Amino acid sequence: MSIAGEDEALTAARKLFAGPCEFVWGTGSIDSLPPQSLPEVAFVGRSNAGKSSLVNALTGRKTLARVSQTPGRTREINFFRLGERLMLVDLPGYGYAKASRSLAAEWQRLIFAYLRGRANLRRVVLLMDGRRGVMDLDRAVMDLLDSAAVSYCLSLTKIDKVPPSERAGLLSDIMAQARQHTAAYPEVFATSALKSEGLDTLKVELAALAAPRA
Ligand SMILES: Nc1nc2c(ncn2[C@@H]2O[C@H](COP(=O)(O)OP(=O)(O)OP(=O)(O)O)[C@@H](O)[C@H]2O)c(=O)[nH]1
Ligand SMILES: [Mg+2]
Repeated sequence: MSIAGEDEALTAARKLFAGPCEFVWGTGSIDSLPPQSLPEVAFVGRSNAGKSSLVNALTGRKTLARVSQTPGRTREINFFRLGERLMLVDLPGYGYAKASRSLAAEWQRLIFAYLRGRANLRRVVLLMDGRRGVMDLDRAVMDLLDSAAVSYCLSLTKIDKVPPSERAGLLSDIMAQARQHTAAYPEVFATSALKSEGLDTLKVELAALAAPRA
């Protein structure tokens, strides 16, 4: 893309994410998902990885999605409509140690059923705490997405907590892991919801998946 084209894409992406965004639906059951009317982007990751914080940071809202220091805050699949063009989907986290085993299994079933069965799901953003990197359950989700042929990108969160001198090494390590997965994009994002870092690149990537302007 030319530099002028890049500028245009960034301006359009910023405009989309700064525009109206509203909560439309929350459900804990795979049987009551909203109609598949818009392209969807889902934010997936371990509990406490920073999914809800990233949805808020991208849309410039502080309280759109509920954030908590206690893992397990998001208990339903929440759908947010962005400018009538893209559905942002905030999922409950997996690997929540304090959840009862049956609840954890139920959440995992819900998340996996959603990921496997949603035809309009254009991209999954798989979030990982930058201090932790790829963990076992993340690998299980990557394998699931590979087998369901759902394309996904990896995104490191809380990058403000990673010393700048360690970031390049961390990114190339995660990139090497992404390359081993068929449905993963060979590109890794790094964001800080706290410091508003790395958001523009992700906005451009996701805006490209939005439905055309009506
Ligand atoms: N330092 C720092 N902390 C962050 C960042 N993003 C999120 N956090 C913190 O991480 C914690 C978890 O954030 P959430 O956004 O609720 O995480 P989640 O992935 O939605 O968690 P669940 O809903 O439980 O799955 C909160 O205490 C946030 O303030 C970030 O970019 N930097
Ligand atoms: Mg959450």
